[in-house]
Amino acid sequence: MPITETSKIWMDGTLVDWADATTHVLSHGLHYGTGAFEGVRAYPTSRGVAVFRLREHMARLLRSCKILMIEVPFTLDELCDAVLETVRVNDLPGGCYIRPLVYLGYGEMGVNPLNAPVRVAIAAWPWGAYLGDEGLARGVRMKISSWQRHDPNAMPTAAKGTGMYLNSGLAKIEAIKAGYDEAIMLGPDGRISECTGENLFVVRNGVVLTPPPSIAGALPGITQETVVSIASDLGYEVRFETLIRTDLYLADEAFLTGTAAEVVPIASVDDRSVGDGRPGPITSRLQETYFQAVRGELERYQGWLTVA
Ligand code: PPE
Repeated sequence: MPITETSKIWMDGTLVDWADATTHVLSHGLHYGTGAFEGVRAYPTSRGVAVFRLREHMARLLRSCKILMIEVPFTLDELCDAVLETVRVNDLPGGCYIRPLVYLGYGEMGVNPLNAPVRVAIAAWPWGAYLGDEGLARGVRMKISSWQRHDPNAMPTAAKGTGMYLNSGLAKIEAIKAGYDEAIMLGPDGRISECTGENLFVVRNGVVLTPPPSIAGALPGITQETVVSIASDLGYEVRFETLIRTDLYLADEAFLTGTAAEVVPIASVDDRSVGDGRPGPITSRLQETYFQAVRGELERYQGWLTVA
């Protein structure tokens, strides 16, 4: 998806012009995928533009770095303030997508990452529906990938590590070339893990099910956790449950969750329509409630928003 340029990017503690946010080609992260990132969204609310679940995202960034043994030279509070500053300075009244990135910079070559400098950047730009407006409204066509999701002992799936996205990219290429919108990846045990950039839910007999991220080798999604809370609050039974591919073929409803993607109905999996192929009632209700929550329209979830 193309980037819309904004004015400033936060780099290592200062705001620089968008065009000046560059790095050397011998940066460690470019060669070895040594880095971690976040995807956060800010939405317009009646109190002004507000960042959704800011602290949870920045805490996950620090957890990713802990796993990868990258020492971040900023505290959680400093990182949260930096995100807010980036959102404010770019003046994006319609909301934006925010990309905090920690990466190993220039100064060392060779696989050993321990002595490479740690760099931190935060950018923000307006980003529309990740899987398209039509996908959001009518549902997306999914294909189970021939690429497996990482074995957690090969790549730490609890970390949002930059290099790990080669796996997502391969699955995405395969799905798109085959005419689908997005891929579903199975873990090394053959169970459903997650998608290239989203977690996955199914609805069966009125019960909302999603794979437990640690067991499924999936990223513990903040949107997944948000939707689990919303679904419970709406009175649905929600369970973290291991799923296999036929659970998707036979689901009454299914949907994806992610910060970029938001809540997206699944129309079909491997050409088998999910339910009647249209967004189901529970999916639609969760999607609608999610959008109300992120836009600050529900009193109950105001605590998830930080006004920039
Ligand atoms: N799994 C993966 C592999 C993943 O990348 C994401 C987020 C999720 C699950 C959902 O996590 P959460 O955003 O906390 O609900 N993917 C981010 C990056 C997408 C991209 O193309 O870049 C995102 O949604 O921001």
